[in-house]
Amino acid sequence: MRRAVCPGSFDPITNGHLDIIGRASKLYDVVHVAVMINQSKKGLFTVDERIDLIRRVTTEFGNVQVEAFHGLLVDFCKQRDIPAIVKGLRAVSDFDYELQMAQMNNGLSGVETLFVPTNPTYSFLSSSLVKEVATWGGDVSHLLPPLVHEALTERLAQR
Ligand code: COD
Repeated sequence: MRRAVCPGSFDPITNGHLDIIGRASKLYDVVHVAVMINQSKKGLFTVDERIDLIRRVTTEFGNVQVEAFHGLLVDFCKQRDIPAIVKGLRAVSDFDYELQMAQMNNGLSGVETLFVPTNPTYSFLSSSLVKEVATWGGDVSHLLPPLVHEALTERLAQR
């Protein structure tokens, strides 16, 4: 069984994330989506809400499992016998930090990191930018799966 993990904060999942997860799901038998629990940073969505949104938008792929994790990503991989991390690369600015993490993770446990070039349509896209634009009333509906856009609109209206 070939396994890989797509890790991230996913606060919330965007079309950029979904594109990478979908492409990974064609390359591996099982793709684990690992949602990082960051106790020092309060997200717009709770980890459980993020997991629920990711599950609903990745059902169509048929081989994606979504879980929370805290601690080191290499430990998540070790516990589930996952030899590969799949990351999307948007720009050279992503590469510097991603390279450091990939080398650290490989040195810690031998896990490999595979970089998938972002779909150019989403090369500028991040969860933070989406939240900022939506907070000020900008239209982000083309950047998110419809049910995620709905959840974001509702959440911002409650604030
Ligand atoms: N196009 C393509 N890919 C994208 C896009 C896009 N528009 N947006 C995001 N991505 C991909 C990138 O690969 C990114 O890495 C991933 O999605 C997740 O993005 P975010 O923003 O949701 O999540 P981050 O960057 O906050 O996640 C960071 C991790 C959780 C992956 C990282 O901090 C980590 O591995 N932490 C665990 C602790 C650990 O092991 N630390 C030691 C590291 S050496």
